[in-house]
Amino acid sequence: MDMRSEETLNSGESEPRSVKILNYLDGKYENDIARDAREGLGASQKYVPCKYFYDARGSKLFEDICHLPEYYPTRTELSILREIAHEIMGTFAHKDLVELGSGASLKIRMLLDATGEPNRAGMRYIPVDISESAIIETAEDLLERYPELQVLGVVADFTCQLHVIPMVGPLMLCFLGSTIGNMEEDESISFLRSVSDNIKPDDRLLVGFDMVKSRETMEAAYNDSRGVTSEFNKNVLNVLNNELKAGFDPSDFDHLAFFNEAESRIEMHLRANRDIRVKLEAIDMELKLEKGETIHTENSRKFTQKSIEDMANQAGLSIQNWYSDPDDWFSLVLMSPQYPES
Ligand code: AVJ
Repeated sequence: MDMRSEETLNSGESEPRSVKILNYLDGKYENDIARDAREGLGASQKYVPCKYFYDARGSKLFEDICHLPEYYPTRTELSILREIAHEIMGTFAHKDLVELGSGASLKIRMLLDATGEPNRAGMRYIPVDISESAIIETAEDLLERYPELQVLGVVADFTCQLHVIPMVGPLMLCFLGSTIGNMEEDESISFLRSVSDNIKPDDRLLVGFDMVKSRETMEAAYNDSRGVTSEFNKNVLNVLNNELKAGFDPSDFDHLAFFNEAESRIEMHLRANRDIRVKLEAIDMELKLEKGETIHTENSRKFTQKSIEDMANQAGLSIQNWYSDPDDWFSLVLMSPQYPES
């Protein structure tokens, strides 16, 4: 806990209301990005972990992506949430509503609206994200809408810092937006396993999964006509420039996104459109790319009912309920820890 820092955020001068923010990332982010860049850009297929998309600008760009006509996941998931919010929030009294990878507040608002003011007054909302700016924006919005709600923002890498979050049960843990698709299969299983090991029988986990559908539909979602996804993809170069004193020129790269059927995932890459030499001063690295060579920047796995059931099983989670849209483009799955029958 030595890396932990606390600060408060004041929204409005005359009427200061504050949200508590715990930052467990101080120092960790800088160490991680240096190590990850050294490792990823030194590999034969060069890659950068996709968590580095999300600086303030990247988080904004992702918000924009969520509103694009081609990007179906957000609105499809929202339409399901709208249908099921009452059922999910009505079944039992939660203490902490935890959102891993806090995205747009719209989704969580759906759940909070369905909860109703009296029950909200006893609840605490805990957004967990590596982007402090994203947390602050969500928290400010929610504080304004729900004055009775407690909000604790946690700046952390939830894939490995879950245990540091001071959660009070019964919990509703939300992992929405198919963010789980960013993990490799074994990573997602061990992540779900660590969640199930850390929660109690009364706690619930709600996970959003983007499902396999036609290649055209999936590829269009990552190749929007306005080029926002391309900007988002290239933003990771700005992050490397800022964090590691690198000299990338984003215009030296083209955006590439396609469905890899064998791996059942959309892959995003940045493809060099000429031979490139770049210095990353902060890690004393010189990088060479040949024209046509790519940096792999993201995987976004697409799931089937079977692949989700297999994962839940291997992670020790039992599926309580399954919710989809009429086209089965997206699934929200409510899970609880599996307890051995005695
Ligand atoms: C936030 C990881 C779910 O994979 O669809 C959107 C990120 N990347 N467009 C996704 C993303 C390109 C998004 N996730």
